[in-house]
Amino acid sequence: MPLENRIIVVATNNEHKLKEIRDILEGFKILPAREFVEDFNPDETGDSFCENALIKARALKKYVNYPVLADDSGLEVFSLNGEPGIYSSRYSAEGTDQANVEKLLNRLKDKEDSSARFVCCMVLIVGERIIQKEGYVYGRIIDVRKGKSGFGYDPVFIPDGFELTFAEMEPSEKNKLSHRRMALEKIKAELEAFNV
Ligand code: ITT
Repeated sequence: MPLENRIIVVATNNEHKLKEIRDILEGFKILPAREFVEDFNPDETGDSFCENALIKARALKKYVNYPVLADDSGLEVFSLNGEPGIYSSRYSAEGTDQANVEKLLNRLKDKEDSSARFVCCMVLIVGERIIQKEGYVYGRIIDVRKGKSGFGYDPVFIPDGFELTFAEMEPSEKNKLSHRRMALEKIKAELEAFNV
């Protein structure tokens, strides 16, 4: 089947994720959950990124016959015992990117070590098959925001080997090395193998 006819529906309400997934899975037709379900917002009650990704993928698969893909992702800071982790999008009371970053920078004020990683767990459901793949990118958190692109914690995250934050990079640069890219490369290999 020509690649562009391959439809995948993504279980997310996050437009930034959707755009990144579209850019990385170039050639596939990526549709958002909202085209199939009104108010798609399953409770993320899992204890891990992969449990939450599976919850989102299963919830969407009930409504969709196409392959579905779900992303659960977040930031883990080592000196904060993995915070914000699975609570990355709801770390602060407000739950906005601005307030989440503010809380993170406050929590890191007295810490010497700001090393961190982004984690992404992608779950793909094709028919009866469930494929789960993780991706990581390691780096550090800086104490002032830099850059305007991306979302979430991008303005304070510098990946190892670089001097720019994810928010200072061109989106295509971030997409070459991100946790989402790493997980999606593995998913892509499975899609090819199944000839989806
Ligand atoms: P969906 O559940 O609808 O997909 P969400 O934004 O709530 O959207 P998650 O529960 O997976 O998604 O939480 C992801 C959060 O982790 C996100 O809101 C950011 O705060 C952070 N995050 C994940 N990937 C990121 C990235 O590439 N850059 C910056 N922050 C990221």
